[in-house]
Amino acid sequence: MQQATIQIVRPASPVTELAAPQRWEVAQIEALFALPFHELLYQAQTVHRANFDPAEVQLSTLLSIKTGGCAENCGYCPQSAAHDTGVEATALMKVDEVLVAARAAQAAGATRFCMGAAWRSPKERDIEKVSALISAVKGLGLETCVTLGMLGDGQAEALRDAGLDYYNHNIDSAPDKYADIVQTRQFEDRLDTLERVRGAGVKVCCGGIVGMGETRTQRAGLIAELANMEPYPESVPINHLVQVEGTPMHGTEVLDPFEFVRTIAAARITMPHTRVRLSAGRQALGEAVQALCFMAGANSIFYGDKLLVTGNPDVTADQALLQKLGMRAA
Ligand code: SAM
Ligand code: DTB
Ligand code: SF4
Repeated sequence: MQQATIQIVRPASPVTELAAPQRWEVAQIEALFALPFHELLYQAQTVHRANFDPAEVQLSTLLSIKTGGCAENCGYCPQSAAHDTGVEATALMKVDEVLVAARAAQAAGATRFCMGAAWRSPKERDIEKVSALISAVKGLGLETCVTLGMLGDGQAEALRDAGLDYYNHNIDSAPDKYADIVQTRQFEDRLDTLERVRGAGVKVCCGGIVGMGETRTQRAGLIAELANMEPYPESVPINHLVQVEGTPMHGTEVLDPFEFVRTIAAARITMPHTRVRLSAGRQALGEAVQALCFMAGANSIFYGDKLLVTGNPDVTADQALLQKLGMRAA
């Protein structure tokens, strides 16, 4: 009887830093997305392991220091005054209130504290008040991050002098998708603020959202835009759209979870040294998909029971997940 022969197919060599192009074409990133799933994960893990301990995950806790009533009309955001989502607008939080939350985050194991404000752009007096918050949080020994919208002259420098480590400002989508998701500002406005942050010597946290009805080419376009920044961001949050009733994006077809994992893998391969953060939308992903995201190179999460206004896995659930996976806080 004739024996079936097993053909051994060797995987294509993983993308190493030397082999990686200087500039990523969207088509090259689409080619990564098109790889067989396990091949893509193998390449992403190889890059990840060459640059990080794969058991480590960095923990950032978010606090909304000024919620709702925002003048921008971002189609995904529950905090825009243009959408009827039931989110109440609040005043900027005081130092004492913020310190209570920051101490709790630190006690739970977070190493970075990220403060978000629903502003189009901060006024000078807002910068003064947020600077006091940054100095107070920095004084606890936590890394600091803020996300306050578009910055003007001297504002990034003022935040830096207060002790700011990271500024979060996402490009959110591929350039050719941007006008569909927000009409009150331009993609170039985002790039302008990112240049100001970089110019002031503050580390850049910049990523985007997937699951907004974009094409795969546009997901590749988002990653290309991030990877081609010189230098690319130190921190790259990949958000899975949290669909909030009352926002124009509520009801969008939900992205296939494997496509989300592929996006994480593409970010890891194209930005080998960055912290890729598994960001909004973790609650809906479930443990198995999150584990795949860690395998694909995610090595940071938002850690805490709440994002800005929507939910996030409980701290106890995250601690249990990390333990089950044999992972630990970086
Ligand atoms: N107002 C500032 C700005 O837009 O840069 C800072 C706060 S804003 C809420 C920060 C980021 O949160 C957005 O750029 C977007 O990536 C993310 N975000 C907002 N709503 C989201 C949602 N429903 N699902 C996923 N990510 C969301
Ligand atoms: C980021 O990329 N994601 C965070 C943080 N940066 C500021 C915000 C997620 C917001 C999710 C919806 C909400 O709770 O408002
Ligand atoms: Fe405002 Fe930021 Fe929400 Fe856009 S994403 S509506 S700028 S808070």
